[in-house]
This record gives sequence, C-alpha cells and structure tokens, in this order.
Amino acid sequence: MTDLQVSSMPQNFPPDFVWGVATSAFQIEGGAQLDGKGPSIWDRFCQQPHVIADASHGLVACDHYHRWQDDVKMIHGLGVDAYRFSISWPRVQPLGQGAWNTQGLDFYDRLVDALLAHNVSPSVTLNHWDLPDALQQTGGWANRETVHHFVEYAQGVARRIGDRVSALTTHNEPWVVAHLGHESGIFAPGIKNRATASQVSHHLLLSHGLALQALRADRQQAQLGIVLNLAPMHPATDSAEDQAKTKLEDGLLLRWYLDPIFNGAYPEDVLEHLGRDAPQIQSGDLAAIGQTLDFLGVNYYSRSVVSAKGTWDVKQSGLPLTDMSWEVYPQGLTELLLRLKKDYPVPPIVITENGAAFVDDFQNGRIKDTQRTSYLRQHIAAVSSAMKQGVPVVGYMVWSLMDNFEWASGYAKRFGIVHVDYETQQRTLKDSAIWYREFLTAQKAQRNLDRPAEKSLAAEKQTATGDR
Ligand code: IFM
Repeated sequence: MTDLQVSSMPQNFPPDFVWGVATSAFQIEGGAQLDGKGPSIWDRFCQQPHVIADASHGLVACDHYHRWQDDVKMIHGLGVDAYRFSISWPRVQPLGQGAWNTQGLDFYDRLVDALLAHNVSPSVTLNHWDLPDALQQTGGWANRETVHHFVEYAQGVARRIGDRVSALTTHNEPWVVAHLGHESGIFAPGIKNRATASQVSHHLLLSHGLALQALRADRQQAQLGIVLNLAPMHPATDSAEDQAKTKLEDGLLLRWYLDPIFNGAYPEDVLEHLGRDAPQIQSGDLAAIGQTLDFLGVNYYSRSVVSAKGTWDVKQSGLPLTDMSWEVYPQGLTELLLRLKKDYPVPPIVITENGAAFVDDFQNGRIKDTQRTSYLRQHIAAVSSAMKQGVPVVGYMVWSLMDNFEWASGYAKRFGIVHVDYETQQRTLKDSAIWYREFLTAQKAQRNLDRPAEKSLAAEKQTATGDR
C-alpha cells in the first residue's frame, strides 16, 4: 500500500466536517474591465515594471468570469461540500463607496445559486486583497475612512447574497496586506513604510470588527469570521538572539492579530518594538475588534525558521521544498493548531487554505503530481492528529481549486489541483484532484455508515422518486 492510497487515510473526521476547495477573485476571474468593474490596486500594481515575475496581470487570468458555469460543474464533480471564493470589491462597487454595479452583484448572485444547485456551499471572502483603486487614491487602508467604506461594502454584499452563503469572511490574511503591501512593498499597493503598515493592520482589524457588528445588526445568518495566515516559528539555533528574534516574529505574524481578536489588546512586546511606528488606536477600537467569531480561518503552508542574523537557508533542514521554496512541514500544522487551542479561546477552526506549488509535468494529458498529493495527504493527517488532541477543526479547503495568478510570482507558480492551460483555458484534473475526489468519496461512504438513519431515508426518497 502506498502512502497515497485513500485507504491509508485517517477516518476520524465527523460526518459534518466540511471539505472544500478555494480560490480568490483577482487570481481567477479576469474580466478585469468588463460590465462596469472598476480597477483594483492589483490591476494598477501589475502595470508597473518589474513587480510581477513574468510581467503578467489579471486581465484574463483563468477567465472564470466567463467560464464560471463549467467551473461550478467541475467543483461539483470533485465531490466537495464547499467552495471558498472571494468577491471583487471593485466589481460590485467600482469606486469602493456609493454606487453599486448591478452587473457585478448579479455575477456573484448567479454563482451562489449555481453552487447551491450543485449542492456546494458558498463560502465568501469579502477582501482577498483587491481593494478598489479609487480608495487607494485617498490613502487606501491607511486612511481610517476606508474602514467605514468596507463596512458599507460588507453590508451591501451580505444583503444581496448573505441569505444563501454558509460563511462570510471579512479579510483574507491581513498580515499580507499590511506587511507585504505596505512594508516590504512586494505586493500591491507597493508601499514601503513600517508605520503605514502597522496603521493598515489596525484598520483591517477594526474594519473586521465593525463589519461583524454591522452584519449581526442586520441579522445575517451566515457564519462570520476572519482568515489569518499562521505559521509556527522555530529558532534556527538555541542562541538567545535567535530565540528573542523568534518570539518577535511570532508576535508580528501571530499574536499581533490573535491577541486583539481574542484577548482585547495588542501584544506589549510588539508595540514596544514598533515604537513610534505603532498604530494610532482610538478609544473603543479594541472593543470593536474583539467581536465573537463563529469561526477562525487558518491558512497554513509551512513553518518559519528564524535566525537573528538572517543566515538561515531553507535548504539547511534537508526537508523537501515546494516550488515556492517553502519546506514541506506538515507537523507544523498540528503544532500550530494545538498552540491556538492552548493560548486562545478559539471558536471552531476551518483550515481555509492548504496546498503547494510544484512544477507539474504534463505528459500525454496526465499530470502525475505525486508531491502535491503527498503534501495534501500529510497535512490532512496533521489536521486529524490535532482533532484527536481536542482542537475543534470543522473544515479543510485545498488551495487551490485550479492554477491561477500567484500574485508577484505571476502564473509561473502552480498551486492548482486542476491544471489550467492559459493559452486555451482548458482545465485538466491533476492526479491530486483525482486523489482528493476519491478521498472525499471514501469520507462520504464513512458518513453513510455513521448516519445509517439518514442513509435509509435517502434511499427511500430515491426509490420514491425513481432517481438513481
Ligand atoms: O495564492 C495565495 C492566496 O491568495 C493567499 N494565501 C497564500 C496563497 C499561496 O501563496
């Protein structure tokens, strides 16, 4: 038996565990200038020279804007319970405030209905980084006004589709927006200023909290949460310097977001580290941020190894690396989940992203992406292990449904379990997608064993309707 066989997988997932696949609007939709959509900061960023590895853009991407019906059928064919996608804010509200674009809203309305018709739960992210460029012109996330525009946007979207979606996520990976977008500047909008970045992170968190309050005031029924990119931090050596730096990095990536959400305060050591670059916080902000979550989304890819002098080379550990040069480190996911449970009053957790980019070998119409399958298998087992130790994980989503625009890496890095030929837009299931489908079939068979009453009810219904 190989370790890729479905029969060697853990069986302890409860019948209502949610299995899914994930994407985001800018990475797959294309249709960037169609039907009233306004430009986003990523549309503008891609126009700059030397910021995207292959000088590409999101004008067409996977052309999901035109191919969504076939894509929904493909998602259904995988046998997943849920599809996580994001709304392009400038598609539905081109200026980021005021007038709504009916054609944009209609697009997502139809997508939601098609998913439901195929028995797939829509899980919606409101901000997966593509801020309307018009808002950037007035300061973007660094401007406190954007917080209020986001709340208006969240309410507008929820009023249109919130009755049919299972989950609404405010932000995807606020650390990325703040740090990569405003400190290192390698992502849109390309700003390099630490004080701006810390202010942005505060505004993202504040807008998350205020949006949750507003959505609850509107009596939205969808589960409400936020998605954080988290990784365990390991010191490269036992030296005091490496350990101190590791604690700080842990503060910047994890505690900076988790502490205000769950404990009502930013971590003191990080505030001290930021000094004059710490954000301006108004009275009541932290209370607003600390809204109760229905779920916490966790995106996990690898661990981080930290050395004070920056001398750690990822090849040193000898672990397999993905095409992003990220270590394959599944035990880090168990470690992270246990730590979350130990340190915070966590709500149900959904692994909202997990997956890997590898160079795919397309031979005779088949992609034998054994490394990706092995990655997924090992990480699902890591989730199972955390659950056995009491961590309340309720769902798992593969990143990504299909190859797509990998931000500053352009189209060169392929995370999909479905291959996309960008010339023809043809989708081809990779072996990992076939493996996931078989794994989910086995999970469902297990569910039927676990729920014999429902099974016989379903069988009765089928007999009654003649539906086979
Ligand atoms: O592609 C991204 C996604 O948009 C956010 N999380 C990480 C993925 C891989 O880099």
